[in-house]
Amino acid sequence: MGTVAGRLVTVAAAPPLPLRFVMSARRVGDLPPTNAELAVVGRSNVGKSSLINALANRNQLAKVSKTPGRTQLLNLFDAGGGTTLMDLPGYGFANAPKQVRATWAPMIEGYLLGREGLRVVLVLVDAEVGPTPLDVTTLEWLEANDLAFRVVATKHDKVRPAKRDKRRRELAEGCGLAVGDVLWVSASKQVNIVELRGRIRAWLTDPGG
Ligand SMILES: Nc1nc2c(ncn2[C@@H]2O[C@H](COP(=O)(O)OP(=O)(O)O)[C@@H](O)[C@H]2O)c(=O)[nH]1
Ligand SMILES: [Mg+2]
Repeated sequence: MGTVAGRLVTVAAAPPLPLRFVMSARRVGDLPPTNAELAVVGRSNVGKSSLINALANRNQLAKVSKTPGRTQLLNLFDAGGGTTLMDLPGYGFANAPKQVRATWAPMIEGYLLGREGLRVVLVLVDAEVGPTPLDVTTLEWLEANDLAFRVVATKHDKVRPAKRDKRRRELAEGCGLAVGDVLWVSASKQVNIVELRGRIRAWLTDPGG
């Protein structure tokens, strides 16, 4: 425990997020209201489902797919206390049928621009290969639309220790950020999962946090 600006905050413990699947929706208008929502976005196969499972410490909460590009709906999770987490469809899966790809952008943009209570967008970038041009386009789009976002680099365990410093710099620079602005995580090896849980709780409960 410690005090920040006169308020008592818990810094040590970060238990799993109490995530519970609520519904899949095709459009933002079909979603129930929320007090505060965190949206998770990233290219297909970036490790989004694995990260959501790790945050909740559950194996099968969000489907971990070896066939990318199959989650094409807005998947809403309850995160407790009237707060929610949105699992957005993965972008940039080249083998998806054209019609399917064509619906992604309007669906995601409609959600991001229309969702009341959306606090922050977590953009997942693959630590080994990111950011891709589509990741950069997404970040630029979020910035242009004045949406608060944070970048998280996934699959930290896949980058060899000797290459990590260089990759950290390249990835952050590619995103237009400082090295310290990108949190590196691994769902497989539980790297920085506790840290991310704490940050998510803060974003969802602290106005302006
Ligand atoms: N090595 C490693 N592999 C991961 C990690 N997270 C996810 N993966 C693998 O990456 C693939 C895609 O993961 P998934 O969570 O389904 O990605 P999504 O398409 O973004 O939801 C799967 O084969 C996962 O097992 C990680 O932290 N480390
Ligand atoms: Mg997934």
